[in-house]
Amino acid sequence: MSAVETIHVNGAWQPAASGAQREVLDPADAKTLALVAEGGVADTDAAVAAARRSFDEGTWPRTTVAERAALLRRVADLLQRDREAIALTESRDTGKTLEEGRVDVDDVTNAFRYFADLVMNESGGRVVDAGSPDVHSVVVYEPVGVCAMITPWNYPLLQASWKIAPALAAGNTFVIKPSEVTPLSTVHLMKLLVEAGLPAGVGNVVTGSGDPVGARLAEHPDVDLVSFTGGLASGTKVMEAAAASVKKVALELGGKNPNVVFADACATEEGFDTAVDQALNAAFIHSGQVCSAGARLIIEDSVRDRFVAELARRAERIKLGRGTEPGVECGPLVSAAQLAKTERYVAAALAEGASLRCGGSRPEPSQIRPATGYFYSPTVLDHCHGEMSVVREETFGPILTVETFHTEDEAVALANDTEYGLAGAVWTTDAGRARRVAGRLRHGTVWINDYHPYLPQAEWGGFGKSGIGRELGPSGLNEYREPKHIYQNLAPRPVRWFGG
Ligand code: TXE
Repeated sequence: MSAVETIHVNGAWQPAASGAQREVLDPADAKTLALVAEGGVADTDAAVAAARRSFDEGTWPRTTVAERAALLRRVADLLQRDREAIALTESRDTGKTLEEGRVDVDDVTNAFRYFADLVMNESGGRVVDAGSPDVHSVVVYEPVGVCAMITPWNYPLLQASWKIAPALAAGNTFVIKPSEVTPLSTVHLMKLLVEAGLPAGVGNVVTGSGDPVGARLAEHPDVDLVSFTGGLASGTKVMEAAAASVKKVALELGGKNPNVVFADACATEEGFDTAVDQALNAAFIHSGQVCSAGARLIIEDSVRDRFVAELARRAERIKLGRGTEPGVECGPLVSAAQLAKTERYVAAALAEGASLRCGGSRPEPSQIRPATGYFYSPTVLDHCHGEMSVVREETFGPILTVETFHTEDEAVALANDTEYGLAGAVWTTDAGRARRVAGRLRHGTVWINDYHPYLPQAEWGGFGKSGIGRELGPSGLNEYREPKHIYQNLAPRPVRWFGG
């Protein structure tokens, strides 16, 4: 077997120092899709050393804003050039549909362009009035340094780009570790960064597992910032590992997101159809493997029976299959582990008293192609409540739970009854209620009469255990910068605090 070179250190593609390799599986048939280098501590240390040298001695942190913005724009153009190839890679690696892969490439292109525009349109600093004409005081923003990035498997290209684009715009160097389950699009993106002219050592990739590669990045004394997207358990470990060197930590840890539907939103046939359609989309796109998935339907009791019946009817008709097949609406789960996790949550919910309205099992092998993939039927669980693990914990599977409310206060209380706080939606035709409820939800994004859209200009991140910090928007850039106050005395004189 020839050595697989998916580790990128100081401008060179190379195999793991140990020679170890990993098979990447196609979740649609559980067969080998690709081989990648399985990096270890030695590879991680070499990548951090390259990023450190590039930051301390290289040109990148000192390039002009215009040069950095131009590079980001070239990357955006290259992403569009390779749109089909990257979308296909992402579809085969994650299981999502090809069309979802294309949407990801377009979104990521917009993110690179947004951060290019953002840095170009900024002033060079913020002049502060120091109360004296003899003082010039200004706050400037400088890069943090070496940034470690650890990304998960559900949106590999997107999550990498939300970190890489602002980090580079701000003048940092980085080491990224993509998920060991879905590393392929990150490798492609790194190739585009090289093609766009990123100097050697500025961007480095180490393919490998959470422990040791991610763990080493989080604890490494030469890393200044670690930005992690993934599960709560691993995020907590990253924060603990980062504490010893007091590095900056940014965490995006998912959510348990409420989709609140008031009866008035269903008063017309059109309103009802839209709310049901969007509830399906909220919960089942990418088989529910979305940090902002609307996995908790919280519905006013007067419309619940009709709404849930229609939801279940349509969920049963979602066409499962390989994401690259025409007509397929939903792909498989990403791995055997995610499939097993989904099965566990459904079994626990049924044991705790939930009623199954549809799904609840893997599709019959005769009904699905390829039969060996990690498929699970979209599942609606009625009569759920906040004591159930399926309602409290992030399942990351195609499971929608149903809870009901009577009053607006009850709806808000249910929607906020989660240790997470990433996103949520409210459906109502009452404009006053829409704004009242949106104002009371303790979630980082609130949609009114919509679900899932996000904008590169608007911050993304969560309250509570959904994480620390924000991606996208001006705050997404500031994660990667240190403010520095420069105070210049234009007419220095002795202060005479001490008499002698
Ligand atoms: O994620 P992990 P897993 C949630 C979702 C899912 C659960 C577990 O509920 O079922 O997390 O998924 C790296 N130090 N989300 O186990 O482990 C790992 O290699 C440093 C939500 O696959 O969190 C990968 O690169 N890094 C989420 C990344 O962390 C470590 C998306 C994420 O993997 C590490 C994915 C360690 N000790 C899962 N251990 C979202 N917020 O969108 C693992 N990693």
